[in-house]
Amino acid sequence: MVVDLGADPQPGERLRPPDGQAEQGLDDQQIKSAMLRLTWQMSPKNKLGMYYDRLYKTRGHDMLAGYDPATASFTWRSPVYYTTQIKWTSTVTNKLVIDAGYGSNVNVTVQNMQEGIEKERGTPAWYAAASRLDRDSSLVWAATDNIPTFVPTKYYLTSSASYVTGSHSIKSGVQFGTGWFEQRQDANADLQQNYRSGVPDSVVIRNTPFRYRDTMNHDLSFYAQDSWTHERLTVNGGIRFEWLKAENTALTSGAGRFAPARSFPTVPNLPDWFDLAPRLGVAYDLFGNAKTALKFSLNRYNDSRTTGIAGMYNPMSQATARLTWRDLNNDDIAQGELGCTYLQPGCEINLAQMPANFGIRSLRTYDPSTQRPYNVIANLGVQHQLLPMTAQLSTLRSEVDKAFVGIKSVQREEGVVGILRERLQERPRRTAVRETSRSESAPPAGLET
Ligand SMILES: [Ca+2]
Repeated sequence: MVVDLGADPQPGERLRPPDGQAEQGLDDQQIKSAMLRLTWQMSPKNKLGMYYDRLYKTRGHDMLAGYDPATASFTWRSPVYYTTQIKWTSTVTNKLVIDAGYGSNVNVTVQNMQEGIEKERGTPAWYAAASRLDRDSSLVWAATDNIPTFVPTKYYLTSSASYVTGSHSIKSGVQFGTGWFEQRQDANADLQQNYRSGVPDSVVIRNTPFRYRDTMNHDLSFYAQDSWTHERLTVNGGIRFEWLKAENTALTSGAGRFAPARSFPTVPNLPDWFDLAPRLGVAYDLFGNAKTALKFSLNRYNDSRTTGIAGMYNPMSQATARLTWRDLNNDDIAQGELGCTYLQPGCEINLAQMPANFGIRSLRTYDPSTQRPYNVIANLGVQHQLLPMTAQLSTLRSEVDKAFVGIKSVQREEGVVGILRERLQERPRRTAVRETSRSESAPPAGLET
């Protein structure tokens, strides 16, 4: 597929659609990582561990089938992408160990059009270099339809203390995480020109440029656990207190071709959840020979969340609309500005079809009674040692999963998305554990995460 774009298309210069001679696109990708790990034994009782991983990640031609690799694909870069961790461990006495740590995870991902494709906003070249899609052949050329930039950033602190005596092993700790997710979008001409078998048909307008940020104010947890052994019985008990709070952070987006400048205040408590997560485990040495154990556990795992819910309800969100386009002057550029009269010279886009309040704000509202999804997992099993192997003879497992189910549109107004609300529904399940959910919220070992 070859597109004659020229170095810098000017108004009136026709951007020819692909000639149909498709070539296979190459999506070249590269990851480089520079890692440093240091351990410093500061004194016989104090140790400092440090870890730094700097990543360099690039993607040369991200595209879908039908996209012209040279013009409609886009690149990924990670100009700031690193993970750090610092942990101090101190053996205060032979029974008491404390540790404290700091970590961060920053991954700025920038997507760009191929070199020379993105044009300066408002210039004739910017109007001329709109993305083009033929709805019959699904070919996309001239530019990609929009360019997003993602900035996810997370910082966290952890600290714990362990105390071990003859029959007890006690541990407690605190974890704090904060961060944000920012997204920006832009597009040439703020629209994509659509064709039917090569004939101008419509445009899909966008509310670009925009940016929004969702902030995880805190993901704060405190936990305490004890493992108590008495003769053949071992009991593990613990509890986590988890307080998650996130918001839409106030931000301003500049005016675009089809949307005015937009400014929104901070919207807090998306969500504001305080939950407990009790854990219980019992193991009994059936015959007192340390070879056969009866095990039971009952644990609650709260779903791990960051800014996903805040993102769903951010008043600033992407909007598109399809409007009729007739290329009156036959220059293959969709002319038309807000307020113009359709089919008058210079007004090729039927802006009367534009939804009211297009792209100004999303009307989704959050139901503050929404509760945190969680899993309750029960395990019952017998473990027997067959020298020298260990065999798990049987395990019964049941799970109650309280989760978000469905998003229902309960109200629809002209030209705006319906108001979406989430509802909770309890549904018992006897299927396999949702590993993704559980591993995000709490690995089986201990309460630390
Ligand atoms: Ca035109």
